[in-house]
Amino acid sequence: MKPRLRPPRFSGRLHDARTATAIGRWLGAAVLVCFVTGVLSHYLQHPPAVLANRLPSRPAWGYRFTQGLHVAVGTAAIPLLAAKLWTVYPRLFVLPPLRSVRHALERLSVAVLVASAVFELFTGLLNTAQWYPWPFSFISTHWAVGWLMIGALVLHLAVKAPEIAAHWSNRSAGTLALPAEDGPDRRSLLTAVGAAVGAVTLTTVGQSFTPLKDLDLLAPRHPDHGAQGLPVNRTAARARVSRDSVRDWRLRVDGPRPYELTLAELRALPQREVTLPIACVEGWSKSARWTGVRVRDLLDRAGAPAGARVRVVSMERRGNYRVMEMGHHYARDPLTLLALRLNGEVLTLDHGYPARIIAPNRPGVLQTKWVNSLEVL
Ligand SMILES: Nc1nc2c(c(=O)[nH]1)N[C@H]1C(S)=C(S)[C@@H](COP(=O)(O)O)O[C@H]1N2
Ligand SMILES: [Mo]
Repeated sequence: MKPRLRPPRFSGRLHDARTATAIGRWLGAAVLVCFVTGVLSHYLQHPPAVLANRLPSRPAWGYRFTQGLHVAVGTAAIPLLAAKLWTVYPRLFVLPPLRSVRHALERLSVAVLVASAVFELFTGLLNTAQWYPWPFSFISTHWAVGWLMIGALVLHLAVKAPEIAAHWSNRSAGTLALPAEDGPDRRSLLTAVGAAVGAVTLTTVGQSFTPLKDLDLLAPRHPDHGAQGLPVNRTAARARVSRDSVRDWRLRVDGPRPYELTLAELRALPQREVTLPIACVEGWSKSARWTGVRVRDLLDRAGAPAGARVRVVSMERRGNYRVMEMGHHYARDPLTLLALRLNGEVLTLDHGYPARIIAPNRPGVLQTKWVNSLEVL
C-alpha cells in the first residue's frame, strides 16, 4: 500500500485569524500609504496633459515628505509582509485545495495579492539601491503592478470583511473563546514584529529624515556623503559631461524674445538665495542652500507669457532626465532658481555646473543638472 501524503498539522495560535488580522491591519495601512504616495509621485513625474500646467509648487517640502514616507513605509512593510505570510502559510495546505468556484476565486485573488506585494517590495527595495537586475523598466512595471496589488487588496478585504471584523480587537467576539494561555505567545510575536519594523525604520529613515541621520546605517545613501554636503545620484562622468564640454558654455533662453547669456553675464544678474531640498525618488533627501537667478526673471526677459510652461534641456547627450518640463506654478515660483552655487560654493561638476534647476515640491529627477537651454512653450 502506498503511504498517503499527509498535510502538516498546525496547532499553534500564532497562525490563527486573530494574529493574521492584527498583522494584516498594519500591513494593509502600509500598502495604502505606499499606494497613495506612489500615485502622487507618479503624477508629479509624469503628469497627464490635464495636470501638466496645474501641479502646485507648494508646500516646498511636499515631495520630500510624501516620497520619504513612500520609501520608509515600503521598507517597514517588508518585515510586516514576512510576518503575515508566515502567519497564514498553513492555509497552503488546506484540503481539498479547491472546494467551490468561490473558494477557487478567493485563492486566486490571494495568489495575485501575495505575488504583487512581494514584487512591489522587492523591486522597490532594489530601486532604492539603484540596482536593476531585470530586463523590464522599473518605473512602468512598479506602477502597473501597484494597481494590480491595490485591486487584489480591495477584493481580499471585501471577501474577508466578516473575519476581519470578528478578529479586529482582543475583545472581538471570535477571540473571547481562545484559551487565556495563548495570549502571551501572540503578544511576543507582535512585539517581535514591531521591533523588526522599528529596527529597519530607525536604521534607514535617516536618509531622508535628517534628525535621525546618525542612525542611518543600512540605507544606500547617507545625506552627508557627497561633494558639498549633498549626495550625487548621477555623476558628470556617467552623464558624459566633462570640464572641457562646459568651457564655452552659454545659456540659451528661447521665447518671444530669445537671448543667450555667458556664465559671467548670469553671475552679474540679481542673485537669490533659497533653502530647498533635493528629494530623490529613491528615498534620500537633503535640504541645501542654493544661490542663482530666478527662473521667473529669466523668462520675463524673454517675454514669456505668465501662464506658459517651460522646457529645460540639459547638456547631457543621453539619459532619461535630459529634457524636463515644468508648469507655470513651478516656473513662476520665486523659489525656483537656475542655481549657480550650492551651500556657498560654485556648483561642482557632479552637482550640475555651470547651472542647474532647483524648484520646490519636485521629484529629484526633475531638478535638471548641466542646463543648456530654457524654452518657453
Ligand atoms: N541632466 C540631469 N539632471 C539630473 C539627473 C540626471 O540624470 N541628468 N539626475 C537627477 C536626480 S535622479 C537627482 S536625485 C538629482 C540629484 O542632484 P545632485 O546629484 O546634485 O544631488 O539630480 C537630478 N538631475
Ligand atoms: Mo533621483
